Amino acid sequence: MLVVAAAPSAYSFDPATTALVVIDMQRDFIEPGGFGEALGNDVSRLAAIVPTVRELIAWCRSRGIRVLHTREGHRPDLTDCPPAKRRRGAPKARIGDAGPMGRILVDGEPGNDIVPELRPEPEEPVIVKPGKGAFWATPLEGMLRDAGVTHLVLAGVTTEVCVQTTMREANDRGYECLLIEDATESYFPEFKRATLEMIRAQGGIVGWTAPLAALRAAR
Ligand code: C5J
Repeated sequence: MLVVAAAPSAYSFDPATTALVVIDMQRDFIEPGGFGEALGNDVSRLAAIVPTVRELIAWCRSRGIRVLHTREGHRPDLTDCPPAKRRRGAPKARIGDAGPMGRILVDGEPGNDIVPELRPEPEEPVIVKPGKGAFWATPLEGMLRDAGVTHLVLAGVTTEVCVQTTMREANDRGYECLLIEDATESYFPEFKRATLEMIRAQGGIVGWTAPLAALRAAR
């Protein structure tokens, strides 16, 4: 077992039964011209964590911790995109519209790819999800169960949307979850701060948080 100096208390895990889930580190959220920017966000805040996420992935690979990736993406015919999701707000471009990186938030388009710096290894699963949570309408739960995974380390974007939703879904399913504080980011710094606080409040109501340095120092 390894023990991390996390908040609100120490987080213990066995690398053999732990998986890193890297959430939505895709061009649609991180590069100009994608879904994130179409919604009016400054995407440079998210791009800044790419080196830290890269280090986290490398550390997990070197410890034999399984690495899984997710992408938020829809089928080209948008049959898995609720009309309400497509209609919502007043974006510059909607899901499925043509953009500079191909159709916005559509699986198979260049903009839906994971950023090149974080390219998955061929054996690492990439779960394409139509919702914010990675357990909704995906094979993730069965994959984790089949692999005997009980603990999840989480990273990715955005902290209060897809990361938090996934962590709550995982917590409700009985997973012990650790979110790496400097390997997640939001377009809104105050939302990131509030999300980290609410996760670890009440004795870790949703799980634990720790910086990457604390994970690397785990003994
Ligand atoms: C959003 C995500 N923010 N990956 N998706 O729409 O957090």
